[in-house]
Amino acid sequence: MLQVLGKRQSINVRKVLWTCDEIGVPYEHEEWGAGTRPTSAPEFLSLNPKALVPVLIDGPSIITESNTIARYLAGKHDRTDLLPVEPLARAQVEEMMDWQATELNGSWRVAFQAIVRKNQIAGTAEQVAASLVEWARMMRLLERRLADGRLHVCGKPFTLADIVIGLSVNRWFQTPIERPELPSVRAYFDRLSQRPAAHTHLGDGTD
Ligand SMILES: N[C@@H](CCC(=O)N[C@@H](CS)C(=O)NCC(=O)O)C(=O)O
Repeated sequence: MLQVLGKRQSINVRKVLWTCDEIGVPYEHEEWGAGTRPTSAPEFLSLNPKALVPVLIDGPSIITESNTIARYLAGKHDRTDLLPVEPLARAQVEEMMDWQATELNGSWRVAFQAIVRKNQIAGTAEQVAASLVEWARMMRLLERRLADGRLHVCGKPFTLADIVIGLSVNRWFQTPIERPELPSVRAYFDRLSQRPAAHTHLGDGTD
């Protein structure tokens, strides 16, 4: 049985749990990470010296990095709907996954730390304000992409890109900030929320 290590509060852990649920693969889940069991424990560090969640244990193999784990699971279970094999279609899914992990994630970091985690040293007031501006700019880019009426970020089919972007959109709506109206993003999020596998992974998250 697969083992997923990492707290449910974490957006990166949720990527893995949601992917497992979309695929329908059973797994055992253990809470690890700040607020639960510390990733500084030697037992955890022996699995992931980076001291970060999620970690996937598949028999003798250990895999880290949430997006990599999601791709591994789709590949292993032959879910070419979630991760196409045709190079261009695959690149389009990976492009959005990479964008989420870099630009989009990077934009909210300071604001999220300050507003949700109430971390006093997350940044100055100016840095928090700049983070909010950048986050909104990223979300407007997503709005523009979805405004052509596509059902999902890479077109009609639901893919791994929708899991990682969907969780980011969830964060956007869950964070108590002033948000510009983004009707296509809202409709997209409502659509994703109706997926049976999405239910338990959307909602409040503090990490
Ligand atoms: N690039 C990594 C980032 C993982 C990461 O930053 N995980 C955070 C939680 S979202 C973590 O483990 N923080 C330390 C902790 O919670 O103890 C991935 O995508 O898996």
